[in-house]
Amino acid sequence: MRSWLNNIQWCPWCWDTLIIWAIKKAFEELWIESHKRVVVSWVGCSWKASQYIDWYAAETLHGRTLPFATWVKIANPELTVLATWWDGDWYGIWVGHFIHACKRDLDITYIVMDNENYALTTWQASPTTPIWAKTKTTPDWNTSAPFNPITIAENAGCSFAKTADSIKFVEMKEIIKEAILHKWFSLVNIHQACPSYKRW
Ligand SMILES: Cc1ncc(C[n+]2csc(CCOP(=O)(O)OP(=O)(O)O)c2C)c(N)n1
Ligand code: SF4
Ligand SMILES: [Mg+2]
Repeated sequence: MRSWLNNIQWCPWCWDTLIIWAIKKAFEELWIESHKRVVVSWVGCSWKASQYIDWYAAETLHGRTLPFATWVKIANPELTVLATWWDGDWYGIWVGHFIHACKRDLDITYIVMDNENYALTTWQASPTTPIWAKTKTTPDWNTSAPFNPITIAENAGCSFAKTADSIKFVEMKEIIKEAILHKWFSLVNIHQACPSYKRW
């Protein structure tokens, strides 16, 4: 455990670290063999997730996490496939993949680290930014209401869509375990504390 914690390159106060820890614990507690674990990620602050999880891993192109994860699962259904994505990417730029993954309903566990802003690109509004929040792209206040990923997922056919909170470690870990055990597509939208930019 020390080795991956020593390699962390997020802001020292970033709650992504707790999310990764919860993911690792969830897999350990479910006794999933390490050669059957795969994590797929892409670009964003949280993309480093796959570098801190020493399973089979792929860092794909911007927005291609789910298409890639889909083909991993189809190629080898024995694998437990975890895909990690973030609010700006998943709910904004590549929202089409999200809708169709819910509809297709394959056994993929999808973790969204939702810090309510585009953090790596330094603080722009995302689809989950609160309506009154100030960011670089909403210098006075955000004029559009955030959408609800859970409702959208359910309406698109997702049979497991839950929220978790990065500051509630045990609850977050248990929800991740439930999602892994769910044998269809599962979404866990984690409210991720990002003290550098999420100041609301
Ligand atoms: C094709 C492409 N377009 C745009 C970018 C720039 N870019 C890098 S990270 C990012 C989004 C970051 O926001 P989010 O998805 O919420 O992840 P966070 O950094 O907040 O974890 C964008 C648009 C890119 N890397 N590739
Ligand atoms: S900017 Fe936010 S999400 Fe990115 S590493 Fe720092 S605290 Fe974490
Ligand atoms: Mg974000």
